[in-house]
Amino acid sequence: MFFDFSLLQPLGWRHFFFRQLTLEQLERYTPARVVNLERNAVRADTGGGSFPVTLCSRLLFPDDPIARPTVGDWLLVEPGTNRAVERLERSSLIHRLRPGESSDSQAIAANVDRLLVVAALTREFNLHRIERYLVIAAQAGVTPLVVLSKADLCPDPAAVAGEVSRRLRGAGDVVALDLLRDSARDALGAWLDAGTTLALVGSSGVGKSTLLNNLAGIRRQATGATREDDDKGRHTTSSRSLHRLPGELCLIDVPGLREVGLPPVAGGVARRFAHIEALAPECRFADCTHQGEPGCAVRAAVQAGGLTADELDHYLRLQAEEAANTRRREQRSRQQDKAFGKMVRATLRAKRERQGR
Ligand SMILES: Nc1nc2c(ncn2[C@@H]2O[C@H](COP(=O)(O)OP(=O)(O)O)[C@@H](O)[C@H]2O)c(=O)[nH]1
Ligand SMILES: [Mg+2]
Ligand SMILES: [Zn+2]
Repeated sequence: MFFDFSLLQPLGWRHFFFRQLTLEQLERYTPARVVNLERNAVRADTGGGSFPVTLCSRLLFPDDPIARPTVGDWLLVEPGTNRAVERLERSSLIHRLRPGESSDSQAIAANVDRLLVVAALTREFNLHRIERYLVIAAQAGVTPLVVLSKADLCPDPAAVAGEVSRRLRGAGDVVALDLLRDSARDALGAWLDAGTTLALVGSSGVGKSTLLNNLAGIRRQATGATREDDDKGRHTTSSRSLHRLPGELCLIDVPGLREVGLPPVAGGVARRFAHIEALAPECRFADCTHQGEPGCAVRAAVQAGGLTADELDHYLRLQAEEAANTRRREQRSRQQDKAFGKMVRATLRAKRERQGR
């Protein structure tokens, strides 16, 4: 019996996933999208609401932790047992450096079409933090949309939006909004096709849950007393989860990330700052670091006003960070390979000795 795939379309199902299925899988399993993570299980949805799904040990303990199912992933689930046997290849993966003394990547959300980067127009506003998210989006190959919230608290939101827009260089869009009054759907409409999956990131308190509720059509009173029960029926964030919104939108809400370390893979910085990297071949020295060498085309662009000193400076810092994280991860995996080889040799030796050879 074949499953009715039209049920999955509002959940973001598309040809990219369908074409990964074999005929046998089509007959035996049901695709389900992960909407929530639990300790040794997940909650997933096949279009009719979420239910608990257990993961087979191969999915639970993959060689690379980044392969473990995360929010937004598509799984193949055995009806009856609700056991997931397979994770489908991802169309995109938003990830960052795992916080702490780590050289690993940490998955944030899978199969994301657009990254909504939320930043509040308050004193904490920080262009460099937004730019970090832009690198993470570029790394994942996902278009960023910057939402500048609390526009009502800023004397000139358009000026800040213009500054962010110049930094984006057409690689995404930016809007400034009072999330308590403006309609986010009107402002972001062009980006919200049916079947789109958005992931919502930003520091704690910037208005992510307010944006989610705004998009869901649940608007809180802009004025008036706040009572405890005002929060009833609202979406609030305790853990990462995928919400289904009207208009066949999926939105993955990510609770405030304190650290936004660049993942230990090359590519994000080069892609985000392609306009700077494109100048480098014009520098006099092939290994120019753009830090004061004569004949530097990148410095020349700063002089000519095509690039700000701040953008160049931040690019150089992010490039160094990405390179350091990548190097550290490579070193770590070489050490692990060595340790594994040693263990295998010791096991073989012990076996030979037992067999008296
Ligand atoms: N004035 C104003 N307050 C906002 C706006 N957006 C969110 N807030 C308030 O900021 C606080 C934090 O919002 P919340 O959505 O919980 O932030 P989150 O931690 O990113 O999910 C709440 O009290 C919101 O009512 C806005 O555009 N203008
Ligand atoms: Mg929240
Ligand atoms: Zn140079």
